[in-house]
Amino acid sequence: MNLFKEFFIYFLALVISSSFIAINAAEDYFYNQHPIRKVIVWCTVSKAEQQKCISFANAVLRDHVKINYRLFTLRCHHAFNKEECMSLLDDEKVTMTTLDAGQVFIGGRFHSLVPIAKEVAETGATVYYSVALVKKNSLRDLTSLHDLRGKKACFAGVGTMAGWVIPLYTLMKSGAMEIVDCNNHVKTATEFFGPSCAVNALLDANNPIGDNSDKLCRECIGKIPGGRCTDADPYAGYEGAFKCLLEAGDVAFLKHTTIQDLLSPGSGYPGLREDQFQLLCKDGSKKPINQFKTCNWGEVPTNAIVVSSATLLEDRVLYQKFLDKIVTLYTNTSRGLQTNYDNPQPEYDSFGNRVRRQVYQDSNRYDPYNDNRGYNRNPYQDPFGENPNLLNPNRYGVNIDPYGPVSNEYDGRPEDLPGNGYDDDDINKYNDTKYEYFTFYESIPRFGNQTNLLFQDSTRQFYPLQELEQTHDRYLGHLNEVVMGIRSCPVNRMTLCVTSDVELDKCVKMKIALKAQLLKPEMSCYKGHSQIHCMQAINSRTADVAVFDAGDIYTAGLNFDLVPFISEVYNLADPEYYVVAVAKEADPSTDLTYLRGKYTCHSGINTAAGWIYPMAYLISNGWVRPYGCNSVRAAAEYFTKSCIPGALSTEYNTGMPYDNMCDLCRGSSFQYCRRDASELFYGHTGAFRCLVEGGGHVAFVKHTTAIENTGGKRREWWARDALVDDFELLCPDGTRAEINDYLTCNLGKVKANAIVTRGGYSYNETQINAYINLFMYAQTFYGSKTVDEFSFSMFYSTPPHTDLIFQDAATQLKVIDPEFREYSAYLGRDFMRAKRIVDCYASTSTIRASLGLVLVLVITYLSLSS
Ligand SMILES: *[C@@H]1O[C@H](CO)[C@@H](O)[C@H](O)[C@H]1NC(C)=O
Ligand SMILES: *[C@@H]1O[C@H](CO)[C@@H](O)[C@H](O)[C@H]1NC(C)=O
Ligand SMILES: *[C@@H]1O[C@H](CO)[C@@H](O)[C@H](O)[C@H]1NC(C)=O
Ligand SMILES: CC(=O)N[C@H]1CO[C@H](CO)[C@@H](O)[C@@H]1O
Repeated sequence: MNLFKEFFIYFLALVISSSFIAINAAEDYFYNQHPIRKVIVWCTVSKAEQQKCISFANAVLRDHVKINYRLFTLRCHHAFNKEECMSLLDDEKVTMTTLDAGQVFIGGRFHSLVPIAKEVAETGATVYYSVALVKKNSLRDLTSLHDLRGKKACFAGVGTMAGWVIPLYTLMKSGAMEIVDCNNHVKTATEFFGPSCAVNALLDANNPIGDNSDKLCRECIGKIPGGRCTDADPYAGYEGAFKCLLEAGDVAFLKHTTIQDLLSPGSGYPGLREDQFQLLCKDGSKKPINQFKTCNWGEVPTNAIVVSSATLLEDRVLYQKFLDKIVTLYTNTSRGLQTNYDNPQPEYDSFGNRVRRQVYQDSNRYDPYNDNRGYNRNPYQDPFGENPNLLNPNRYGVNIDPYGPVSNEYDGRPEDLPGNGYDDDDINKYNDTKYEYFTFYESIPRFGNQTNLLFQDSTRQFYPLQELEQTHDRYLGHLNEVVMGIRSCPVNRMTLCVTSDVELDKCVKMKIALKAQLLKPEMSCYKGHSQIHCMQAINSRTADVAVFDAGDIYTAGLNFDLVPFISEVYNLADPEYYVVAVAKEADPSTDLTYLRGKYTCHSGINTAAGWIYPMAYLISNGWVRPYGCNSVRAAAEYFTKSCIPGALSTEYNTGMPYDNMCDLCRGSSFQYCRRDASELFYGHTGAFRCLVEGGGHVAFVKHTTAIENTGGKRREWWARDALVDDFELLCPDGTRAEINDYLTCNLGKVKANAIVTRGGYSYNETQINAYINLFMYAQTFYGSKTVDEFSFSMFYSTPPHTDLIFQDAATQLKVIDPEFREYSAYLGRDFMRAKRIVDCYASTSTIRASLGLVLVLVITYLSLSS
């Protein structure tokens, strides 16, 4: 019995385990036959790089590169430049590419890319130095970095870390380079250097407003179109900058390794010697080029391999393993040959120093395929000479390739993005045998003239970044300060004053949007309880700017010395609008020449369109009694009911309060009749709404208002059914006209709303220019009318609100010429006359105003002549 039981258990165990084995074997078999295919699309930026990538792809296919159960397929996408690669990565149309540290910042900040690995140089280094190279005996009179002003500079490219960011930061920090444009360091550099070559200086991303001068492209030599001052320029990149120095420049900004590589024997620059060059140190002294450790401008991490931040963590690990695998597979061009593997040669750098190879444990730890063969070999073994990776094309001729002919059939192949019908059969068409050898760090001469294709030629391994290290912040480390440093601004903050919670909301959104683009000065928001409070706040430096209606610009200038410096522009050529009186077509009895007893709607007391112009018209034509310049009383006694937001506020109406001036208003409780966006009938649209649903007979608004709020343009129930034909303009002569006839039927033309800041004694040109700069960049990023829920738009207000901060009718902002940065000069004679009629004290103010202007001019004169 016992025996039987034992046997039974044994039998059971056997059955179970054997079925396990069977299952495992079947699984293995299945995966070996049908491994999960993993496609990596590499983003390349030149023809040569694309060729190398295709060769790489063929090697991967030929070798059936497998990691775990996944079979890797490599595809190549040829993009125009790294910027495009970053966008494609962001959209997950491509999988990875390598980026310079400076580009890692751009990619991380604006395209949500993350680094997953760092290149490790032959020497084991994962950093290099940014250096300034000059020709020996040149720039003899240079004693400090200030003397670089006006010199011809060769940059590796705008945005590269060692070849742009660090040099600019160093120059700014030393005080040699003055910040000219807080939001465009290309302009700042343009101002400092003479004609130079910094490729991509005119690229959209570096030239958002489109007004960069071409000075930093003048020394570039690429062919037009497309090849000049772009990544295709012969002077692009670190080697390009070196070439530029040889042929045109006074100083080149490079990596120290670039110099080592290019001056090493067989590099393609025969006849050049180290002692023909010098490094320019930060203190202005010069040192031999092997002293880069003490004479450099900064330390930079090596290039990173980046992927989209949407890439799954497990995929990132796979990609790291893939990189590790290619080190194993493609380090030596003849991987079939096993000799010498165990006989590592000592390595020497180009200065004859013995270099010890570091082995990065991390990169080996988890890869079962990594047999570590790659790390102890001497890559400089070649039947043709000491250094096959740096073959001299002059010696061998470009068509003689020791590894076989490079066929032209790889040129101009149809693109192979996923889904473009490019599959493995296509790869098979390309003859394997030609690419028997592939080395991931080889560029010249096999793929043409360019060095550093796909990877830096000096790369021998990849250092995988741990999960927490996979952000641009962590990758850059102390360099964050440097990349932000070249975006710093002498004016670091601009506080916008707003008058309601909904405006504060929009202001905060705007602040976040500007910050996302790193625009400077940094914006912040302040909520005043009225426009007058904002004027005080700006005057006392609690706030800096506010956007005001012409009526408030007047008060701000007269009482608080504020000046307009940027104006809105609507649908007219100049920054102005027409004041119109709108009535219902169905109400023919309302006539502008006889409004006695009518219900009226106004955008606000003391606003140009809602108060000053209509009252000036009514008073000057004798339709209302002026009561000795008490226009509030005049209106209160003439109209039966009105909504004139602010009419009960002691800030705006120092005389008697007349309750009927707010009878038509709709704000609830303490918001009732307030002169800000919390009152439903405030502003142009509010006044129009008062006409539509508030019982008003006439609304005094700007010429765009009726059109903006009719014909289904507004979804709120009060405006939904309003058609433009339901409304008419009341003309000054007592006739009526169609809404679109505002050019001939209006109460006058007013200067557009404007942004104001401190003037008079507090006028600070640096500040005003920084504010102008911020608003101009802000509108290139956020001035468009297309609105979706994810993007911010300056000239749009979330329904049901309108005209928050800026008028929704604004199409752009325009800088006001300095000679008009004074309220009466800006507002013009018509406005001043209207204001005088409505408020008799206005005439005296003109005198004070011009006195203020004279003072400003005198101060400017004094400061110029001193
Ligand atoms: C590969 O190329 C060699 C020589 O160019 C040629 O003889 C051979 O037929 C080619 N093979 C294929 C599959 O095209
Ligand atoms: C390679 O460079 C040399 C000079 O550096 C140039 O004359 C030649 O046209 C280049 N060849 C190619 C294929 O770009
Ligand atoms: C102007 O503003 C800047 C930055 O806020 C400040 O550094 C400078 O001293 C000011 N100039 C004058 C004349 O007040
Ligand atoms: C191109 C190249 O470096 N090939 C070398 C690869 O390694 C073997 C063995 O060390 C050498 O013989 C090859 O010359």
